[in-house]
Amino acid sequence: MNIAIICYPTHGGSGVVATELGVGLAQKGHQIHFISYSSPFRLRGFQENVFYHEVDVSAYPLFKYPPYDLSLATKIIEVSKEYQLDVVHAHYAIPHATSAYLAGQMMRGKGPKIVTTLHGTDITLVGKDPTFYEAVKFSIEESDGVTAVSNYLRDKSVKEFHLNNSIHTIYNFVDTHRFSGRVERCSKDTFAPQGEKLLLHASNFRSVKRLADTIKILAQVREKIPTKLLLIGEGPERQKAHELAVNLGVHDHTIFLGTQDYIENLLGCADLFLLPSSEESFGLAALEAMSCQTPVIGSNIGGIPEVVADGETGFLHPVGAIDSMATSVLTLLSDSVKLNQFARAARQRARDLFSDEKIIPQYEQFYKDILSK
Ligand code: GMT
Repeated sequence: MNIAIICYPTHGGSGVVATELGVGLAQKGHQIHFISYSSPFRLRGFQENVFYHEVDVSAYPLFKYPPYDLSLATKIIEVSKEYQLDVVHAHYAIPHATSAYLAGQMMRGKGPKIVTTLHGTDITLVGKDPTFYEAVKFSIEESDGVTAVSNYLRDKSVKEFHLNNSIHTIYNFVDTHRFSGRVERCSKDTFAPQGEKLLLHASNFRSVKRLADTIKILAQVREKIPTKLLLIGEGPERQKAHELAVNLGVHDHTIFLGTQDYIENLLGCADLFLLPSSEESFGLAALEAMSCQTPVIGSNIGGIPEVVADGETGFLHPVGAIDSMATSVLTLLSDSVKLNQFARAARQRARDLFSDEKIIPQYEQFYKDILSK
Protein backbone atom coordinates (compact mmCIF):
# COMPACT_ATOMS: atom_id res chain seq x y z
CA MET A 1 0.00 0.00 0.00
CA ASN A 2 0.98 3.63 -0.45
CA ILE A 3 0.35 5.27 2.90
CA ALA A 4 0.79 8.85 4.06
CA ILE A 5 1.35 9.40 7.76
CA ILE A 6 0.54 12.84 9.15
CA CYS A 7 1.98 13.47 12.59
CA TYR A 8 3.61 15.89 14.98
CA PRO A 9 7.37 15.50 14.52
CA THR A 10 8.39 16.55 18.03
CA HIS A 11 9.11 14.50 21.14
CA GLY A 12 5.74 13.19 22.22
CA GLY A 13 3.89 9.91 22.19
CA SER A 14 1.71 10.48 19.15
CA GLY A 15 4.67 11.40 16.93
CA VAL A 16 6.66 8.46 18.25
CA VAL A 17 3.89 5.95 17.55
CA ALA A 18 3.24 7.43 14.09
CA THR A 19 6.92 7.27 13.17
CA GLU A 20 7.52 3.77 14.51
CA LEU A 21 4.39 2.59 12.69
CA GLY A 22 5.55 4.12 9.41
CA VAL A 23 9.02 2.63 9.72
CA GLY A 24 7.57 -0.77 10.64
CA LEU A 25 5.19 -0.71 7.67
CA ALA A 26 8.01 0.35 5.35
CA GLN A 27 10.04 -2.64 6.52
CA LYS A 28 7.13 -4.82 5.48
CA GLY A 29 7.30 -3.39 1.95
CA HIS A 30 4.68 -0.63 2.06
CA GLN A 31 5.59 2.78 0.71
CA ILE A 32 5.38 5.33 3.50
CA HIS A 33 5.12 9.11 3.10
CA PHE A 34 5.55 11.16 6.25
CA ILE A 35 4.00 14.60 5.96
CA SER A 36 4.80 17.16 8.65
CA TYR A 37 6.41 20.54 9.26
CA SER A 38 9.75 18.95 10.08
CA SER A 39 11.22 15.48 9.95
CA PRO A 40 9.92 13.30 12.84
CA PHE A 41 12.67 12.96 15.44
CA ARG A 42 12.43 9.15 15.56
CA LEU A 43 12.99 8.94 11.80
CA ARG A 44 16.70 8.27 11.98
CA GLY A 45 18.74 8.15 8.82
CA PHE A 46 17.77 6.61 5.50
CA GLN A 47 15.07 3.96 5.55
CA GLU A 48 14.03 2.02 2.49
CA ASN A 49 10.46 2.80 1.32
CA VAL A 50 10.25 5.89 3.51
CA PHE A 51 9.73 9.40 2.11
CA TYR A 52 9.43 12.67 3.96
CA HIS A 53 7.42 15.62 2.61
CA GLU A 54 7.80 18.92 4.39
CA VAL A 55 4.85 21.27 4.75
CA ASP A 56 5.88 24.84 4.00
CA VAL A 57 3.91 27.44 5.88
CA SER A 58 3.79 30.89 4.37
CA ALA A 59 5.23 33.62 6.57
CA TYR A 60 3.39 36.36 4.66
CA PRO A 61 3.15 39.34 7.06
CA LEU A 62 -0.63 39.61 6.69
CA PHE A 63 -0.99 36.22 8.38
CA LYS A 64 -0.90 36.76 12.10
CA TYR A 65 -1.68 33.02 12.32
CA PRO A 66 -0.16 31.19 9.32
CA PRO A 67 -2.77 28.69 8.04
CA TYR A 68 -0.87 25.41 8.59
CA ASP A 69 -4.06 23.36 8.12
CA LEU A 70 -4.43 24.63 4.55
CA SER A 71 -0.77 24.11 3.70
CA LEU A 72 -1.02 20.58 5.09
CA ALA A 73 -4.19 19.83 3.09
CA THR A 74 -2.47 21.10 -0.06
CA LYS A 75 0.58 18.95 0.62
CA ILE A 76 -1.63 15.89 1.13
CA ILE A 77 -3.18 16.49 -2.30
CA GLU A 78 0.23 16.94 -3.95
CA VAL A 79 1.58 13.73 -2.41
CA SER A 80 -1.65 11.85 -3.21
CA LYS A 81 -1.45 12.79 -6.86
CA GLU A 82 2.24 12.09 -7.24
CA TYR A 83 2.26 8.73 -5.43
CA GLN A 84 -1.35 7.49 -5.79
CA LEU A 85 -1.86 7.17 -2.07
CA ASP A 86 -4.24 4.49 -0.83
CA VAL A 87 -4.51 5.73 2.73
CA VAL A 88 -3.82 8.94 4.65
CA HIS A 89 -3.31 8.09 8.29
CA ALA A 90 -3.78 11.16 10.52
CA HIS A 91 -2.26 10.83 13.97
CA TYR A 92 -3.97 13.31 16.27
CA ALA A 93 -7.30 14.80 15.31
CA ILE A 94 -6.32 18.46 15.34
CA PRO A 95 -5.56 19.61 12.72
CA HIS A 96 -4.36 16.48 10.94
CA ALA A 97 -7.69 14.70 10.51
CA THR A 98 -9.35 17.99 9.54
CA SER A 99 -6.72 18.72 6.89
CA ALA A 100 -7.03 15.17 5.55
CA TYR A 101 -10.81 15.63 5.24
CA LEU A 102 -10.34 18.96 3.48
CA ALA A 103 -7.84 17.38 1.08
CA GLY A 104 -10.37 14.63 0.33
CA GLN A 105 -13.06 17.20 -0.42
CA MET A 106 -10.72 19.17 -2.66
CA MET A 107 -10.01 15.93 -4.55
CA ARG A 108 -13.79 15.62 -5.00
CA GLY A 109 -13.99 12.26 -3.28
CA LYS A 110 -11.25 10.72 -5.46
CA GLY A 111 -8.60 10.95 -2.77
CA PRO A 112 -7.20 8.27 -0.47
CA LYS A 113 -9.12 6.75 2.44
CA ILE A 114 -8.69 8.60 5.72
CA VAL A 115 -7.74 6.82 8.92
CA THR A 116 -7.55 8.84 12.13
CA THR A 117 -5.82 7.66 15.29
CA LEU A 118 -6.79 9.38 18.52
CA HIS A 119 -3.93 9.65 20.96
CA GLY A 120 -5.41 11.30 24.01
CA THR A 121 -4.67 14.95 24.38
CA ASP A 122 -6.53 15.58 21.12
CA ILE A 123 -9.62 14.32 22.97
CA THR A 124 -9.02 14.97 26.65
CA LEU A 125 -7.40 18.39 26.53
CA VAL A 126 -7.72 19.94 23.10
CA GLY A 127 -11.05 18.28 22.38
CA LYS A 128 -12.57 19.73 25.54
CA ASP A 129 -11.75 23.25 24.41
CA PRO A 130 -15.11 24.49 23.07
CA THR A 131 -13.39 26.24 20.18
CA PHE A 132 -12.26 22.85 18.83
CA TYR A 133 -15.19 20.65 19.81
CA GLU A 134 -17.15 20.74 16.54
CA ALA A 135 -14.02 20.42 14.38
CA VAL A 136 -12.80 17.38 16.35
CA LYS A 137 -16.22 15.69 16.29
CA PHE A 138 -16.67 16.36 12.57
CA SER A 139 -13.17 15.15 11.66
CA ILE A 140 -13.62 11.93 13.61
CA GLU A 141 -17.05 11.24 12.13
CA GLU A 142 -15.92 11.96 8.57
CA SER A 143 -12.89 9.65 8.75
CA ASP A 144 -13.19 6.33 6.94
CA GLY A 145 -11.79 4.58 9.99
CA VAL A 146 -10.90 5.68 13.50
CA THR A 147 -8.66 4.01 16.03
CA ALA A 148 -7.86 4.88 19.64
CA VAL A 149 -4.76 3.80 21.53
CA SER A 150 -6.66 2.29 24.48
CA ASN A 151 -10.15 1.14 25.40
CA TYR A 152 -10.26 3.98 27.89
CA LEU A 153 -9.69 6.54 25.12
CA ARG A 154 -12.11 4.78 22.76
CA ASP A 155 -14.93 4.91 25.33
CA LYS A 156 -14.15 8.45 26.42
CA SER A 157 -14.12 9.72 22.82
CA VAL A 158 -17.48 8.14 21.99
CA LYS A 159 -19.02 9.52 25.18
CA GLU A 160 -17.62 13.04 25.09
CA PHE A 161 -18.19 13.63 21.40
CA HIS A 162 -21.48 11.68 21.08
CA LEU A 163 -19.98 9.96 18.04
CA ASN A 164 -22.06 8.15 15.48
CA ASN A 165 -19.20 6.00 14.16
CA SER A 166 -17.37 3.16 15.88
CA ILE A 167 -13.80 3.42 17.13
CA HIS A 168 -11.47 0.47 17.08
CA THR A 169 -8.80 0.07 19.79
CA ILE A 170 -5.31 -0.61 18.48
CA TYR A 171 -2.85 -0.42 21.33
CA ASN A 172 0.43 1.44 21.12
CA PHE A 173 3.47 -0.73 20.64
CA VAL A 174 7.19 -0.94 21.22
CA ASP A 175 10.10 -2.42 19.30
CA THR A 176 11.02 -4.96 21.95
CA HIS A 177 14.38 -5.64 20.30
CA ARG A 178 15.55 -2.04 20.40
CA PHE A 179 13.93 -1.45 23.81
CA SER A 180 15.44 -4.47 25.49
CA GLY A 181 17.17 -2.93 28.50
CA ARG A 182 20.47 -4.53 27.68
CA VAL A 183 22.70 -3.16 30.41
CA GLU A 184 25.71 -2.42 28.24
CA ARG A 185 23.76 0.35 26.53
CA CYS A 186 24.06 2.69 29.49
CA SER A 187 26.00 2.93 32.65
CA LYS A 188 23.99 3.28 35.82
CA ASP A 189 27.20 4.43 37.57
CA THR A 190 27.10 7.64 35.54
CA PHE A 191 23.96 8.70 37.39
CA ALA A 192 24.31 6.76 40.62
CA PRO A 193 28.06 6.58 41.27
CA GLN A 194 27.76 5.48 44.92
CA GLY A 195 25.58 2.49 44.05
CA GLU A 196 22.35 4.40 44.77
CA LYS A 197 19.04 3.18 43.37
CA LEU A 198 17.83 4.98 40.26
CA LEU A 199 14.32 6.24 39.49
CA LEU A 200 13.46 7.64 36.07
CA HIS A 201 10.70 9.79 34.63
CA ALA A 202 10.42 10.94 31.00
CA SER A 203 7.78 13.27 29.62
CA ASN A 204 7.06 16.69 28.17
CA PHE A 205 6.89 18.13 31.72
CA ARG A 206 3.40 19.50 31.25
CA SER A 207 1.13 19.83 34.28
CA VAL A 208 -0.74 16.55 33.56
CA LYS A 209 2.51 14.68 34.13
CA ARG A 210 2.67 15.88 37.77
CA LEU A 211 6.43 16.25 37.69
CA ALA A 212 6.40 17.60 41.25
CA ASP A 213 5.11 14.22 42.45
CA THR A 214 8.27 12.52 41.20
CA ILE A 215 10.36 14.89 43.36
CA LYS A 216 8.13 14.31 46.40
CA ILE A 217 8.40 10.55 45.90
CA LEU A 218 12.18 10.83 45.69
CA ALA A 219 12.29 12.85 48.94
CA GLN A 220 10.27 10.19 50.78
CA VAL A 221 12.23 7.27 49.34
CA ARG A 222 15.56 8.89 50.21
CA GLU A 223 14.60 8.89 53.90
CA LYS A 224 15.08 5.10 53.75
CA ILE A 225 17.22 4.22 50.71
CA PRO A 226 19.92 6.27 48.90
CA THR A 227 18.30 6.98 45.55
CA LYS A 228 18.73 9.28 42.55
CA LEU A 229 16.05 10.56 40.18
CA LEU A 230 16.75 10.96 36.47
CA LEU A 231 14.36 13.35 34.72
CA ILE A 232 14.29 13.25 30.91
CA GLY A 233 12.45 15.90 28.93
CA GLU A 234 11.72 19.59 28.86
CA GLY A 235 8.58 21.60 29.46
CA PRO A 236 6.70 24.19 31.47
CA GLU A 237 6.91 22.45 34.86
CA ARG A 238 10.68 22.08 34.85
CA GLN A 239 11.51 25.22 36.80
CA LYS A 240 8.92 24.55 39.51
CA ALA A 241 10.23 21.00 39.87
CA HIS A 242 13.75 22.31 40.20
CA GLU A 243 12.67 24.72 42.96
CA LEU A 244 10.78 21.94 44.75
CA ALA A 245 13.86 19.71 44.62
CA VAL A 246 15.89 22.52 46.21
CA ASN A 247 13.21 23.10 48.90
CA LEU A 248 12.95 19.40 49.74
CA GLY A 249 16.73 19.06 49.90
CA VAL A 250 16.94 16.52 47.07
CA HIS A 251 18.35 18.80 44.39
CA ASP A 252 21.75 17.08 44.47
CA HIS A 253 20.01 13.78 43.83
CA THR A 254 17.83 14.96 40.94
CA ILE A 255 19.37 14.90 37.46
CA PHE A 256 17.64 16.97 34.77
CA LEU A 257 18.99 15.44 31.59
CA GLY A 258 16.93 17.39 29.06
CA THR A 259 15.31 15.93 25.98
CA GLN A 260 16.90 12.72 24.71
CA ASP A 261 16.49 11.24 21.23
CA TYR A 262 17.66 7.74 22.19
CA ILE A 263 15.70 7.00 25.34
CA GLU A 264 16.07 3.26 24.73
CA ASN A 265 19.69 3.68 25.84
CA LEU A 266 18.63 5.07 29.21
CA LEU A 267 15.44 3.31 30.31
CA GLY A 268 17.21 0.08 31.16
CA CYS A 269 19.55 1.88 33.56
CA ALA A 270 16.77 2.68 35.99
CA ASP A 271 15.41 0.45 38.73
CA LEU A 272 11.91 1.92 38.40
CA PHE A 273 10.00 4.25 36.10
CA LEU A 274 7.63 6.85 37.61
CA LEU A 275 4.42 7.92 35.83
CA PRO A 276 2.21 9.79 38.33
CA SER A 277 0.14 11.58 35.61
CA SER A 278 -3.32 12.98 36.21
CA GLU A 279 -4.34 12.11 32.64
CA GLU A 280 -2.86 9.50 30.33
CA SER A 281 -4.63 7.77 27.48
CA PHE A 282 -1.99 5.06 27.28
CA GLY A 283 1.42 5.95 28.70
CA LEU A 284 3.84 5.01 25.92
CA ALA A 285 6.88 5.90 28.03
CA ALA A 286 5.74 3.37 30.63
CA LEU A 287 5.48 0.67 27.95
CA GLU A 288 8.96 1.49 26.64
CA ALA A 289 10.27 1.26 30.21
CA MET A 290 8.58 -2.11 30.72
CA SER A 291 10.11 -3.41 27.52
CA CYS A 292 13.49 -2.42 28.98
CA GLN A 293 12.71 -4.47 32.12
CA THR A 294 11.93 -1.41 34.21
CA PRO A 295 8.74 -1.76 36.31
CA VAL A 296 6.42 1.24 36.64
CA ILE A 297 5.03 3.04 39.67
CA GLY A 298 2.24 5.38 38.62
CA SER A 299 -1.34 6.46 38.82
CA ASN A 300 -4.29 4.22 38.06
CA ILE A 301 -6.01 6.59 35.66
CA GLY A 302 -6.87 6.62 31.97
CA GLY A 303 -5.28 3.86 29.94
CA ILE A 304 -2.38 3.20 32.32
CA PRO A 305 -4.07 0.14 33.94
CA GLU A 306 -4.38 -1.41 30.45
CA VAL A 307 -0.60 -1.13 30.07
CA VAL A 308 0.79 -1.70 33.56
CA ALA A 309 -0.49 -4.79 35.37
CA ASP A 310 -0.94 -3.54 38.92
CA GLY A 311 0.93 -5.80 41.36
CA GLU A 312 2.77 -7.64 38.56
CA THR A 313 4.67 -5.20 36.36
CA GLY A 314 4.42 -2.24 38.73
CA PHE A 315 2.11 -0.63 41.24
CA LEU A 316 -0.67 1.87 40.50
CA HIS A 317 -2.32 4.27 42.93
CA PRO A 318 -4.81 7.14 42.80
CA VAL A 319 -3.55 10.40 41.32
CA GLY A 320 -1.55 12.35 43.91
CA ALA A 321 -1.19 9.42 46.34
CA ILE A 322 2.47 10.24 46.93
CA ASP A 323 2.76 8.24 50.18
CA SER A 324 1.43 5.07 48.54
CA MET A 325 3.63 5.52 45.47
CA ALA A 326 6.71 6.08 47.66
CA THR A 327 5.80 2.98 49.70
CA SER A 328 5.54 0.93 46.50
CA VAL A 329 8.92 2.23 45.34
CA LEU A 330 10.43 1.22 48.69
CA THR A 331 8.74 -2.20 48.53
CA LEU A 332 10.49 -2.98 45.25
CA LEU A 333 13.80 -1.24 45.91
CA SER A 334 14.25 -3.09 49.20
CA ASP A 335 13.55 -6.55 47.77
CA SER A 336 15.81 -7.43 44.84
CA VAL A 337 14.10 -10.77 44.24
CA LYS A 338 10.73 -9.08 43.90
CA LEU A 339 12.19 -6.28 41.79
CA ASN A 340 13.70 -8.82 39.38
CA GLN A 341 10.44 -10.70 39.22
CA PHE A 342 8.56 -7.49 38.35
CA ALA A 343 11.25 -6.54 35.81
CA ARG A 344 10.91 -9.88 34.02
CA ALA A 345 7.10 -9.69 34.11
CA ALA A 346 7.23 -6.15 32.71
CA ARG A 347 9.27 -7.23 29.71
CA GLN A 348 7.13 -10.30 29.21
CA ARG A 349 3.94 -8.23 29.19
CA ALA A 350 5.45 -5.78 26.70
CA ARG A 351 6.41 -8.68 24.43
CA ASP A 352 3.15 -10.59 24.81
CA LEU A 353 0.71 -7.73 24.33
CA PHE A 354 2.42 -4.66 22.88
CA SER A 355 5.23 -5.70 20.54
CA ASP A 356 5.51 -4.15 17.09
CA GLU A 357 5.20 -7.66 15.62
CA LYS A 358 1.77 -8.01 17.24
CA ILE A 359 0.36 -4.52 16.69
CA ILE A 360 1.58 -3.39 13.25
CA PRO A 361 -0.36 -6.19 11.47
CA GLN A 362 -3.51 -4.89 13.20
CA TYR A 363 -3.03 -1.54 11.46
CA GLU A 364 -2.35 -3.31 8.14
CA GLN A 365 -5.57 -5.27 8.51
CA PHE A 366 -7.46 -2.12 9.47
CA TYR A 367 -6.28 -0.38 6.27
CA LYS A 368 -7.19 -3.42 4.17
CA ASP A 369 -10.68 -3.60 5.66
CA ILE A 370 -11.28 0.06 4.91
CA LEU A 371 -9.94 -0.18 1.38
CA SER A 372 -12.15 -3.16 0.64
CA LYS A 373 -15.33 -1.40 1.81
O1 GMT B 1 1.59 12.87 26.77
C1 GMT B 1 1.52 13.88 26.08
O2 GMT B 1 1.22 14.96 26.55
C2 GMT B 1 1.83 13.79 24.61
C3 GMT B 1 0.73 13.10 23.89
C4 GMT B 1 0.93 13.15 22.40
O3 GMT B 1 -0.06 13.31 21.72
O4 GMT B 1 2.03 13.01 21.89
O5 GMT B 1 0.65 11.77 24.36
C5 GMT B 1 -0.57 11.10 24.21
O6 GMT B 1 -0.37 10.11 23.20
C6 GMT B 1 0.54 9.06 23.58
C7 GMT B 1 0.71 8.13 22.39
O7 GMT B 1 -0.48 7.53 22.02
C8 GMT B 1 0.02 8.33 24.82
O8 GMT B 1 0.92 7.31 25.19
C9 GMT B 1 -0.12 9.34 25.97
O9 GMT B 1 -0.69 8.67 27.08
C10 GMT B 1 -1.02 10.49 25.55
N1 GMT B 1 -0.96 11.53 26.58
C11 GMT B 1 -2.02 11.83 27.35
O10 GMT B 1 -3.10 11.27 27.26
C12 GMT B 1 -1.79 12.90 28.37
